Amino acid sequence: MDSVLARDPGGPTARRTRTALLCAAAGVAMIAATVVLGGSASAGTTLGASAAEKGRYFGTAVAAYKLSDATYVGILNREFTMVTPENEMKWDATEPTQGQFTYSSADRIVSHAQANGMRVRGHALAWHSQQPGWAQNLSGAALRQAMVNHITQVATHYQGKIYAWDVVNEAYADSGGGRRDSNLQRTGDDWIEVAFRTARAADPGAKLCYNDYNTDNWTWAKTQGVYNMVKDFKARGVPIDCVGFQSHFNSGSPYPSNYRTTLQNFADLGVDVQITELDIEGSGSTQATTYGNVVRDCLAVARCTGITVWGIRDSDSWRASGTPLLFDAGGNKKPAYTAVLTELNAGGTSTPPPTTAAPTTPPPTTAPPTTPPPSTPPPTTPPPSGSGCTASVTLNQWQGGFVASIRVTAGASGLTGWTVGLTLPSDATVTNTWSAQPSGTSGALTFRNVDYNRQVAAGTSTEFGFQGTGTGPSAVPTCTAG
Ligand code: 9MR
Repeated sequence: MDSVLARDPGGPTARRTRTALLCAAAGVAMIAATVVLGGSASAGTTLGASAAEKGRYFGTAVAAYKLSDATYVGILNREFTMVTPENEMKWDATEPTQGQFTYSSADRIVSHAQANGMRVRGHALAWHSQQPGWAQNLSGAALRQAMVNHITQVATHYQGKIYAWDVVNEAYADSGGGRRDSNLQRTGDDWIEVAFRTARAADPGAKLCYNDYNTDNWTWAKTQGVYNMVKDFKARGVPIDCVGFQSHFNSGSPYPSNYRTTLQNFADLGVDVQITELDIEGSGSTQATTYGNVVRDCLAVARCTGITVWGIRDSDSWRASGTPLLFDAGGNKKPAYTAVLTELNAGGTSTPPPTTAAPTTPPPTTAPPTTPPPSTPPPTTPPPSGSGCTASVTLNQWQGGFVASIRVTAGASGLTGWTVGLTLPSDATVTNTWSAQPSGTSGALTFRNVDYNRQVAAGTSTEFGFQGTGTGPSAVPTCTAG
C-alpha cells in the first residue's frame, strides 16, 4: 500500500502539462456559469442534494487544469457540494521557492467552488510528501520554522474560505502504530501539535483535521496509533476538530467490516470524522455494494459529516486502471453511483449530525507547554482587585517560534474594555494576532480588546493570542481596565 501510495502518477511531465493547461483559466468561468444556469439540483436526485438531506456534504477531489473540461465541470457542478484541491494546495504547489507563494491554481478551484455554492476542504498543510526541494533539504529548527511559516501563510491566505484543513497528512507509519520517519518527524515529536496550533492561529474558523490512509480497520496498529494521538490531543487541549479517513480501498487494503466501529470510536473522542479520499477499485455490483456500505456506515455515525471521493470519472483517478470512482471515463453514472445515491436517500430524513461550532477562542490555553518547557511558571499579574483585571500567559514555544495565549480575567466589577501590556524579548517578532488589537510587532507592546470581547463579566475571563518568531514572552503581562 505504501509503495503504491508513494508513487506519483502525475509525475513531472504531467505536472508540466497541468501548468500549461492552467492557462485556459478565462474560459473556465464561462463554462462553469453556463452549466450552473443549465441545471438546478433537487433533493434525492444528486449526491450533493441527497447528502444535504442527511445533514452531510458530498465532495470530490478537483484538479484545476480540468476546470476547462465541460463534461468534468458539468458533473462537478451538478453532483458535488464540497471540493478538495487534489494537488494545488500542497507545499510544493504553494511555496515552490522558500518565502514565495503561488496560489493561482488553488485560487481557481476556490473561486469555482464559491461561485457554485460548494465548500472547500484544504489539503494539506504539513506532509512528508510533495514538499518542494528546498524544504526536503531542510532539517531541525530551520525546517520547523519553515513549516510554521508555510502553515501561517497558506492558512491566512485562505482564511474564512476553508471548511476544514487537512493540517497534517499521513504522519503515521504503516505498521507498528508509531510515527512515520520523515524530515518533519525528526524536528521533534511535537511537530504535529505545533502544526495544529499554528493553523488555528491563522484561521480560527476552519475545522482542523488529521488525515491518513490505512486507518479504517479498527484492529490495525496504525489506527490505534492515530486514535491515541487524537485522544491525547483532546485531553491536552491541542486544537483538533476532525479526523479524515482517506479510505482508498482495493484488494490489498479492503473495506473492513469494522469500518463503522472505527468511525464511531474516533467520533466518541469528540471530533468530527470525514471520509476524505474515497475510491474503491473494482466494478459492477461488487464495487457498488462496497460503496453502499461505506455510505451507510457514515450515515450511521452522527459525527460523520461528509464523504469526498478522490476524483470524478475513473479516468480522473490516480488509480485509473482500477476504475475506482462513481462515473466512467465518458462521464456516465456507474452502478456504484446508483448505490451511493440509494443509500443517501434511504431511511427517510435523519437528524443532521451536530456540527461542531466553529472555534471561537483559539487556540486553547489548557495545553501544557511543549519543548522546551518554561523554566518558570507562567507569569501572572496579581490577583484581581475590585475594578481591575489580571492577565496570564500560556506559552507554546519551540526553537525559533512560539504561540502565546493570554487569558484576561475581570475583577469584581467586570470590564467594559481592557488593555494588556507585554514586553517581548529582543529577538521576538509578532507575526499574527487574534482576538485583540496589537500596538506593534516587537518590544513593549499593548494588546487592546476588540469589539466582541470588550465586555467581560465580573470574575469571568476572555482570551486572545499571538504567534511570533524568536523567543516567546517571559515577562509578566499587565492588565488595565477601561
Ligand atoms: O491524487 C494525487 C495525485 O495526483 C498526486 O500525483 C499524488 C502525489 O503524491 O497525490 C495524490 O493524492 C494523494 C493525496 O494527496 C494524499 N493521499 C493519497 C492520495 C493518492 O496518492
